[in-house]
Amino acid sequence: MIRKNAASRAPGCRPWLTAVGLLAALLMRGAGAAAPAAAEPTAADAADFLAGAEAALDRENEYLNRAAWVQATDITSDTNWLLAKANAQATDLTVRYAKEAARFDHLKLDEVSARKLYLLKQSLVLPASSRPGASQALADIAARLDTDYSTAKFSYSGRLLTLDDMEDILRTSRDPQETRTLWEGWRAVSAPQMKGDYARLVELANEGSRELGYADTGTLWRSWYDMPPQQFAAKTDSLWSQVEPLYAKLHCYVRARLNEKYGPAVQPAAGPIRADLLGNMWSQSWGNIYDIVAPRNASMGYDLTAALVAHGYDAAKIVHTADDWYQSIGFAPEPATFWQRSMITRPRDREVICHASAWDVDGRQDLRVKACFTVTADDFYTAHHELGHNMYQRAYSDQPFLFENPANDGFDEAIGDFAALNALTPDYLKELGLIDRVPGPEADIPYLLRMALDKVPIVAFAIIVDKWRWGVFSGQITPARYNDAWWELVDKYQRLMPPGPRPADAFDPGAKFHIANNTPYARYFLADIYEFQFYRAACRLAGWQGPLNRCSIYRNREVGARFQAMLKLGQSKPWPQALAAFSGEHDIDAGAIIDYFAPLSAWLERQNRTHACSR
Ligand code: X8Z
Ligand code: ZN
Repeated sequence: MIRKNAASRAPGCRPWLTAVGLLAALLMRGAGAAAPAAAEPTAADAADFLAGAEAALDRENEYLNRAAWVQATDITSDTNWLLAKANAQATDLTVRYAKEAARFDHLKLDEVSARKLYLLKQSLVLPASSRPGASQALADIAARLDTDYSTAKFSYSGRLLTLDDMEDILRTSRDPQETRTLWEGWRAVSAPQMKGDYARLVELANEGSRELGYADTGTLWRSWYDMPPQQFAAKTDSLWSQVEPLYAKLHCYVRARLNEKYGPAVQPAAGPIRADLLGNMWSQSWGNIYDIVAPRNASMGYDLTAALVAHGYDAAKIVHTADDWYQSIGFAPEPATFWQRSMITRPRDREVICHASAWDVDGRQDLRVKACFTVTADDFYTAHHELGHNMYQRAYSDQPFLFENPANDGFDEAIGDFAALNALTPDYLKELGLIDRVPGPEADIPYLLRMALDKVPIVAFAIIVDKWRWGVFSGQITPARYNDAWWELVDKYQRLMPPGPRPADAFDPGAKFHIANNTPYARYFLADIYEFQFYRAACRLAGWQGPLNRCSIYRNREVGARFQAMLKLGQSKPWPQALAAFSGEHDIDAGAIIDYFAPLSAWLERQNRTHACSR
């Protein structure tokens, strides 16, 4: 299974490309790709090898994307079978190329070839070993986990609820018995049966990773960032230590307001927050409980979900609005085929993978989005997020195949989030006609609080998802301790507790899409930091003088052109160079998110004076 699709062509969705075995064999022979190693390969051999690999992988990628699209928009035993077969063959092909690339290790090559070989060697998410049957077994398990997650239903109040139905209730329910029932219910129906499959998948992927020279699959995942894997782990820790004080303040403030609303029997004044009270199934973004924690003496001035509903928005109008935003800074509109082929609401007649993703199916601008949008502030954000992937895919589509990827997967997730930071500003919403007047400065703290509820807890959540997987892949977390280790991380970073004791068979990590779907998650941790860096840089370029949270680069084509210049680089250069191309900065810096929320941070400190903030 290769990273390419996971990270770029179909972010956050079932990855992988394919290879028809025969075709692959022919191509590889033709290009000398898997030919027996010559004694002393030359630079010319390396160039031949890369040309062959790029051509073959490009074709397989399209085949796999089409199989994956059909499966994701119509899950049946047959589409699962087709996808698993496509996946297995693509994995075999890519593993062979990745191994073969090592033949050229000792050669001094030009910069482009050297980078292509470097990227090819780490281009898989879940490698399989060359043992016969290994890739098929891995692909079968992956398809099963995906299906378990995407088709789970919970019976509640005489209705059979999908995940999106449950999320919709959790968003607005203020009845702690109901939130608990839904929170526990989702975990009971989606995940416990996954545990055995997950453990086996870990073994198989580790076997594949070791064959490629990585200690385990987590080490492979940490090697995607143009630095040694151990340095990347240290980097995430140091970025977290920059954000942690802000999270702690927000946590303390929210806990006090929940305690006030629900009383100590539901939410004690000290210790962890009850995970089901935060308006989101994974407590990863808390914006939906803004009404509970809003400042007492100042108002944001509007409610975006209510405004969208009042103005008759539907899924199509939300997606068009997002597309218009990108056009305003100089991006081409989504192609006509996007509107014909995308799936933007949940079909009622079949099972689908509802979790949103954005695709470039053929690598030649067959751009699509697959999502089950509802008319909410959450999905207004998600539409901008997904189109960001499409805009990136198109921007780098002129690069050679091995560079047709984002600078890193955190960049990929940050593009649309950067757009949404602009598109959520009151000035812009007023331009859209969604609100009648731009609220005055008294609305800044409420606005920043609303933004912080969505943008700060995700950092804590993102760090635990992949710390858990890194531990699982390294063997430090054994299957017997899967769930306990998960809750130790939740307690340590998110400082949350379950609403009641967890059953012995619980597999709570599996109740999150990206675990069931094997989509790496450190990308969202990085994105949450990059997006504020991009935003700060864009606002500087635009000459913005006011409070950062009010800056909007809507219609600013000059900033848009410079932004596109970064995206066009794809993965052709190490990510610090891409970052510098737009921002002038050469390193990821949590200073930007801290700057953005600085006024709120001071306000939270004042609010927290009246209650103890210790753990
Ligand atoms: O998975 C997503 C996107 C698709 S790449 C909808 N996100 C993460 C999540 O839902 O957990 C966006 C924010 C975090
Ligand atoms: Zn995404």
